[in-house]
Amino acid sequence: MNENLDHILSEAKNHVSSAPTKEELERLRVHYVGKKGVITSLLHQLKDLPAEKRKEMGARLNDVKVNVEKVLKLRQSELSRKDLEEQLANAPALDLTLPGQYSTSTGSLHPITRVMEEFIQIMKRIGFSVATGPEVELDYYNFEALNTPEHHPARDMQDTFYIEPPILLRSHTSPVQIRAMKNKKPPLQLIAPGKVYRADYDMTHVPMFHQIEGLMVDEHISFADLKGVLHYLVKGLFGARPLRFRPSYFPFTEPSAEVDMQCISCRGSGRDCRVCKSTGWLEIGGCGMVHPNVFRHVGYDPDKVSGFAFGMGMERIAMLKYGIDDIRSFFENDLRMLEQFSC
Ligand code: FA5
Repeated sequence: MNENLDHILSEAKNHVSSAPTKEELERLRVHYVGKKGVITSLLHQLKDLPAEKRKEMGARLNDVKVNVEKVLKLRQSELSRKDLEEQLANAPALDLTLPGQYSTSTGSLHPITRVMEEFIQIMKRIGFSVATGPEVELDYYNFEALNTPEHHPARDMQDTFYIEPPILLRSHTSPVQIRAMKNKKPPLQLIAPGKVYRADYDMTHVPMFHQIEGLMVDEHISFADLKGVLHYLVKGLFGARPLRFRPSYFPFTEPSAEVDMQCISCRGSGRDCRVCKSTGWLEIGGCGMVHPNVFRHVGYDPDKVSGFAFGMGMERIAMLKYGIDDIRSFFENDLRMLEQFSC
């Protein structure tokens, strides 16, 4: 039987390695290792051999089978390569510069992403670096450390979604101020872009929107620095425009102000202006000088350092920039609207 096996193996090797086509190769596979193939039949016959012979023959037969399968595989890949070479040699030359049959639509940045990128680039030019913080935040960072203790009425203006108190979805990017200041000693000059959440929904308010926070802390930082930075920012975003600082209230800044920009549509005249509702001004964000209690929370000495902070809604900036009057259109994924901003 051993000699017989040697013969089967060398014959299989010969035939397989010279099989001219895939069909012939398949015929040979069936002949040797198919269900009723020569080697398979011998394997079936093993059971009739005496036990001591069975072990030795079993091992030998398996060896032969593995070898035959190996040559089959090798020849299979040789024939495939040959087929491919033939196909390539006979195929007409491809002109890759011809226009395609089907056009694919090109993606583009979402208008909010574009505005944020533009904002970030402008601020980087004057030395602000980018900081980030978690969207799932602790009450401590979102309110408490920002001088807004529990039961403070200002919490109502930023009603948000609670995962499980004290864990919530941050209602503004201001908590990044706390995280950054706890991490690093002054001086500090950063912006913090990101998503924020509030229980709001109408033409100018959505439950998820984007803000960019600005923070600058050092010795002798004044409101004049804040004004200078905001003028530079607005000039970069909209072109030079008059700004107005309207006294306001935020628990984490003192004094606080709302920043208004002269209306880009009526240029401040207010005459029959739908964009600014005839006021001549457009609100673009909140700002102020960092409250001494905030500095105390992060371990800064309010007698030694001062700083300013501001926060702006990106949807609001994009609405003004692109003349969009319903904030919800940013999130409806209507390509007819979004494609207008592709470039
Ligand atoms: C704040 O969120 C303060 N953290 C800003 C700040 C930072 C003040 C640092 C002082 C110092 P306010 O709640 O006003 O402030 O929100 C800022 C901007 O976010 C608004 O001007 C508005 O453009 C935008 N905004 C607020 N709520 C929504 C909403 N639901 N949908 C879309 N934009 C919103």
